[in-house]
Amino acid sequence: MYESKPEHKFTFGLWTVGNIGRDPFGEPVREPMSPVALVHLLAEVGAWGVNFHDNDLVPIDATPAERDRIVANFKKAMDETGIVVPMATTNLFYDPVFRDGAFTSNDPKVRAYALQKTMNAMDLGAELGAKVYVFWGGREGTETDAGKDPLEAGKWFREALNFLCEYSLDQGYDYKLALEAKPNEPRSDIYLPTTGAMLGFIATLDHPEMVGVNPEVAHEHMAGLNFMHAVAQAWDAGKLFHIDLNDQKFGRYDQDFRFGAESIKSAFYLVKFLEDVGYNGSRHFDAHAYRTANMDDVKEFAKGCMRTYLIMKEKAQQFNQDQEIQTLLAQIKADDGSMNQYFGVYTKDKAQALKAQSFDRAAMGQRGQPYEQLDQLLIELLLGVR
Ligand code: GLT
Ligand code: MN
Ligand code: MN
Repeated sequence: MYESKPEHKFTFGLWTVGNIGRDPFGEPVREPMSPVALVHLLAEVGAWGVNFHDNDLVPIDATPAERDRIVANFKKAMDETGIVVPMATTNLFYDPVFRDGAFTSNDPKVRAYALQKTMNAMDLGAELGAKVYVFWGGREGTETDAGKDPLEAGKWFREALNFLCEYSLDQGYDYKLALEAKPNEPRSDIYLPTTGAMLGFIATLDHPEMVGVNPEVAHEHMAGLNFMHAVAQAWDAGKLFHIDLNDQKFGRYDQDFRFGAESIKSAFYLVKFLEDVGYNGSRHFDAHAYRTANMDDVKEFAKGCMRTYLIMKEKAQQFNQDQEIQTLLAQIKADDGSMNQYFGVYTKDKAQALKAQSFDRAAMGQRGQPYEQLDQLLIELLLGVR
């Protein structure tokens, strides 16, 4: 039961199961594991793929020879385990050089270096088979707006993405770029703080067709937003290129908890949405185990992410097949087709006819909706008594 299979496309970042449990108040609690060991760990727990930042795999100061040796060993581990690399990204936040951002740093040398680093990282990802390239601009922001102009920063970010789209085309990589929003942390304010903001920005790029989003549960929840709604908007725009699954208490720092650890209803609505629309991309768990975990517990964490997803998938099917729930939903919609004549494409005649239609507003306002009843049915379904 609830066994992960390749068709589920469950992936983890090297930085997730490899998280050593450092936080701003404490030293690491787990030994670092090599990328090769992490690939074997992921295979053992039943994942399909692994994603990485350039420097999760190749240290920032590695020589070209070291890089090639590391890549060869990593490929060997992929062959041995069948683990694939669907997504890659650049670390543009860890090194001190990015203390004022990467593509939006006020220092032109840093902006150029960020472009160079990203081109190299795109080469690395392509070499290992990645098709999605994520941009999470953790340092692209400010503590004080006295020092940086958001219009100028936006222009720099746009130019960088336009440049990198051309680079990808020029190299013949068939990358799709996925922008990941976060409202704050590590910067006090990060530019383009929500998935909705990213979607608006994409329309201003030279190659909007190449660029979509990578929404993360925790990041929208930090901002107090409804994650499923953000995902639905991205899906509707044809922009859901990737997704970062995890969990989070609302309004807190970026907790990156195990998927479904905290907001069970949100996790349900999300999985139901993804499965109902037939999302076919990676289901990437961008989460890490509690700092209290040892390596055995890290494996339980990884298995738990996948298992909860599959349990929610089953619950979604149950919801869709539940007679009482479906009857209530039909009753809620109350659609007898009589208003269809007014919807859809505008015509003068339609507008005239609609203006002439009389409505019993008071009676319409009397009509309640049995959402309490419906929601309780859902709760009982989720709690396993239905
Ligand atoms: C970092 C961040 C994540 C991003 C990763 C990709 S790195 O862990 O918190 O949300 O997805 O850069
Ligand atoms: Mn993420
Ligand atoms: Mn996060």
